[in-house]
Amino acid sequence: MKRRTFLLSTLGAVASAQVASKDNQVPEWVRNALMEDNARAKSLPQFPPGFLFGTATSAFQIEGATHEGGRGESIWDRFCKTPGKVKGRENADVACDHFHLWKSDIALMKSLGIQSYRFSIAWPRLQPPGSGAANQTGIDFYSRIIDELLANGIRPFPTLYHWDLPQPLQDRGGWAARETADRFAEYAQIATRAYADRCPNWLIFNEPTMFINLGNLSGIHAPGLRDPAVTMRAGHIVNLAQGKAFRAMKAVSPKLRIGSAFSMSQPYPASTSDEDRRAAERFHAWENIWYIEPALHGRYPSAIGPIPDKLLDIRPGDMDLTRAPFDFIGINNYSRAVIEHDPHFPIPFAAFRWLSGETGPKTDVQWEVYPRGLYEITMRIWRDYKLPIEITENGAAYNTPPGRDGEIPDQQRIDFYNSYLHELCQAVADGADVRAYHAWSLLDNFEWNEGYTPRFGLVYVDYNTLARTPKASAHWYAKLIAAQKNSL
Ligand code: GCO
Repeated sequence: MKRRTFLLSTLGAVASAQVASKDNQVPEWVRNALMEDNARAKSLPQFPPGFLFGTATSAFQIEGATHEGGRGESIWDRFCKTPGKVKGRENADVACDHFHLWKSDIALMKSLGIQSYRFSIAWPRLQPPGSGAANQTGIDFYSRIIDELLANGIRPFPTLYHWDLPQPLQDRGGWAARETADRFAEYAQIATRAYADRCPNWLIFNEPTMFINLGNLSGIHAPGLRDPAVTMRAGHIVNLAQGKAFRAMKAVSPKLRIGSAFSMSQPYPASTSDEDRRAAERFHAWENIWYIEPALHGRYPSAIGPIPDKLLDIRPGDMDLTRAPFDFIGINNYSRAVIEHDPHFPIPFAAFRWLSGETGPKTDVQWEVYPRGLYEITMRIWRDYKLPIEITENGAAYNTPPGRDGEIPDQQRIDFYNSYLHELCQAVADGADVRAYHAWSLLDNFEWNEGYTPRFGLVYVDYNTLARTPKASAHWYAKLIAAQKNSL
């Protein structure tokens, strides 16, 4: 299967041309593989009845209105103001102005036939300083969004934390302070009390691996630290927070279905050596399941081997507190990871280097297009945990500009979605219990330290006028949804 993927993505157009012109020089198996790929490109994948097609966004990336509605400061507001952190010194004060345009954004989703909307709740809107009383204006904002989604037949799918920690909590140590886990559980309870009656499905965290590692190890995200010791401790506190929030939410309503959205990339050893193979397993442990094993099994992943408690500051009883028996697992997937052994990795027990794969074409942010990786990671998570799966994010950055007719012909994004969705469909056919798929993202938006440069949206946003224009990929996605024979 690997060989096939290599063929399709590497030879691509060049080989297609060869097939057409110098037929006799192309081996039979190349021709067959390309023909199969062409057939796939034309056909739309068919998912089972009840499968939901959605889109995903996050509060900080689209809302704007950072000073309205009693919202408090978040670590990302502070980070944007710090020179040298975000490309072009851009910030999210306006972003897509979804704070004011939410109603028309929901109408837009409705017009595309979207069935599930994954959005995040900004902690600094609900509880501006990160502790104490709830802010009613913030509660009302998301309440209206939830009502409007339901009125339009779209499933509301909230995420509690998509990286916008209240700055006052960062001032007291952020995720490296154990107190933050308790504050987070309180906030989780405020949110579920407000919306559990209308939202049965919840995500606790978005990509804990990313916000901990990018924020504390490489420092390219807020709060911008480069400290391996803090990274290891903060990761453990996020695991505690996840367990505490899970219980606080179930105490509000035991019927809630709760998971988290994890960034996941299927690892491929860079060589056939045992060293690289073991490094790939350590990658899986540290990047993909570091926040799953403590939740489901009360332990850190075994591929890492024994870790001295003091490195993570694990205290007696902690590994019971991290338990969060998820109702499902959320997978965010974009690419794969080619992994080699590297003893110099700043987290000593992880010891790997993440190389970019060179097989598939690259998106505009240089991520390799590798649809087979979605199949493989989905099958592995299904095999290892046997829990329902939601694909909580998948998508690509392509900055196709509007044409003269105002249309945005982002064929590459269509090809991306089509190929990944075919692989997902195969995973479902092979037994994985996948319930939904969310395209990242509904709108072009604020891409963290990259500012507004990369465009991930199905819908183009003109940042001067804030006008929204569905791209060709949005029309394609609408067609795909409509073509599901058994859609709800
Ligand atoms: C993440 C986040 C999103 C990103 C998206 C594209 O994965 O980083 O969940 O906020 O915008 O993934 O990078």
